[in-house]
Amino acid sequence: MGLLMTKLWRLVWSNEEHKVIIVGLDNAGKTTILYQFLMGEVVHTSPTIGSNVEEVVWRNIHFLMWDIGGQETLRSSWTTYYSNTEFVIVVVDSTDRERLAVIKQELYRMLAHEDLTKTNVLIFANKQDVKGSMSAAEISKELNLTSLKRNWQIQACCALTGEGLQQGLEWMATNIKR
Ligand SMILES: Nc1nc2c(ncn2[C@@H]2O[C@H](COP(=O)(O)OP(=O)(O)OP(=O)(O)O)[C@@H](O)[C@H]2O)c(=O)[nH]1
Ligand SMILES: [Mg+2]
Repeated sequence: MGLLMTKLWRLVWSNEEHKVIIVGLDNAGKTTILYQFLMGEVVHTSPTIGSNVEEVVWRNIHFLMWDIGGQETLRSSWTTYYSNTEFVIVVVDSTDRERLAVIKQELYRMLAHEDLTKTNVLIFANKQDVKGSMSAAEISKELNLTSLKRNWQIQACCALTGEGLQQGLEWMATNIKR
């Protein structure tokens, strides 16, 4: 009983922060997603130089989310954010067929890094509101996600309406380190 109460207490009141990094190519919708998580609304964004960091609380779980700029010149600095990361959120612009090979390359390069060998990976197939955008299944196949030897999930979403974002948070909440 005592142990159960301790566990419940930890679950309800834990202030422990779970580090999340949000990566992806420029214009994918990372910053838009971060502020949808935080405020439930669409903010005006401009390309991120460096990063934004916010604490997002979901079901009493504190996620410290780092949204990192995705422009090509900034990608080499992603590694400086990797240590102690529990979740990697990869945001894919589902309308950007031409650069899917680029994001695939970045994804596998990133996951091979020694600081990210055990992280959970959530892929958002963003911009589903745009007609003709790739489906989550299509992206999953192109990125060969089934070959990933770790805990992963792909979720279709639209950062403008917020559709699909909660399902992503829900998956993270059920996969946090206890
Ligand atoms: N149609 C549509 N547009 C979106 C969606 N999500 C984001 N956008 C738009 O895409 C553009 C880029 O969004 P950002 O959130 O700034 O992209 P980012 O990934 O942070 O880009 P960088 O900071 O350069 O790496 C903005 O004009 C957003 O309004 C979406 O789900 N649907
Ligand atoms: Mg940004």
